[in-house]
Amino acid sequence: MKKNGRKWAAAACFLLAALFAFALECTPVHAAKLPRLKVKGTHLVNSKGKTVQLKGVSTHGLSWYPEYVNQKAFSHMKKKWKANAVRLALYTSDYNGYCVGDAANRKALEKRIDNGVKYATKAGMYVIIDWHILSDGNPKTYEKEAVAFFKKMASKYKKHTNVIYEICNEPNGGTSWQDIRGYAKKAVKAIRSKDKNAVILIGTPNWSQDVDIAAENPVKGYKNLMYVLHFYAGTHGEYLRQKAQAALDAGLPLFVSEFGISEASGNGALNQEEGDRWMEFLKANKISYIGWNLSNKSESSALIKPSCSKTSNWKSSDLTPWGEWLLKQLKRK
Ligand code: IDC
Repeated sequence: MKKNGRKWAAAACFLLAALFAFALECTPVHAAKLPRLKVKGTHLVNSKGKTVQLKGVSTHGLSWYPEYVNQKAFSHMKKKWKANAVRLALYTSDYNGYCVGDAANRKALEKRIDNGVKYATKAGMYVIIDWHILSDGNPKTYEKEAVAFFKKMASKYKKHTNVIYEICNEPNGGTSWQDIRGYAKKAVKAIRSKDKNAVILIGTPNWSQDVDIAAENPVKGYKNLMYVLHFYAGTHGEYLRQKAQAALDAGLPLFVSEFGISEASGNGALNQEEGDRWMEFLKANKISYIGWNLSNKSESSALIKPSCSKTSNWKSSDLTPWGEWLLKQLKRK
């Protein structure tokens, strides 16, 4: 009897251990710790209703500079640069984009996104999955692909409260708000079919500048939607802030998911004074912002000097003048 009892106890222990191992296996490897953000008025708030301004860095295209998507880099940006968000730029058509390559390319890019989400989560950062349309100026060009992609992502990351979706970087080439809005309704629906709450960023006409036009007829029926404003201070100044102000006045939530202080080409001289004026505007309106781009490409919008091949643990001497300027902004209270 005693012997049998011991056997049962051993079996029960084994069963418990197996159950425990199974539970561990089923727990998402990188369960998010950050609170889900919400849109309130024209900006973001945390679960207690306190205003949150995300500030961070965008990768260059995930196909071009994948080496910067690594844990040390993301943790460095969080700890040393005080960035609380990172944007993963998934080009759709340019340079081995998601929609132009083969299945192996898509798989490799999805793996990079997955790593990026994992690294950002571990570092304690919000992470934006950016459908980076560019030469494919109209998001309808790859609408089918976008709907499938966002369904897949939202299903994968619905428990990751730090994931934000950006559904079309910069519509251009005369793409109307009507077209973008039609596309947005489908992409948003795809995300919402899996995730009811994640913040979603919607691109606007004319390289995500005409937020005033979007404000006239925003997407209805969903919460936690924001509209994208992009600027490059070497090219865009007061007239674009006036458009942004008009959108804010109409109650449109804005998010600057990409900006620089070079020219819009991503190159040319930096305009720090105009950059300062933009920063004041963003601060006054609690608008989140993300600087372009985490690479050492030889262009003035790259954050790392071309001579520096390090992919993490940068010193300030490794940064370009734009990199140093952005760091100053990120560290500001
Ligand atoms: C630029 C990159 C550059 C690349 C080019 C084409 O900096 O290295 O050759 O794209 O892919 C944007 C775009 C962003 C641009 C950036 C600078 O969203 O992809 O990056 N920019 O031109 N909009 C305004 C400026």
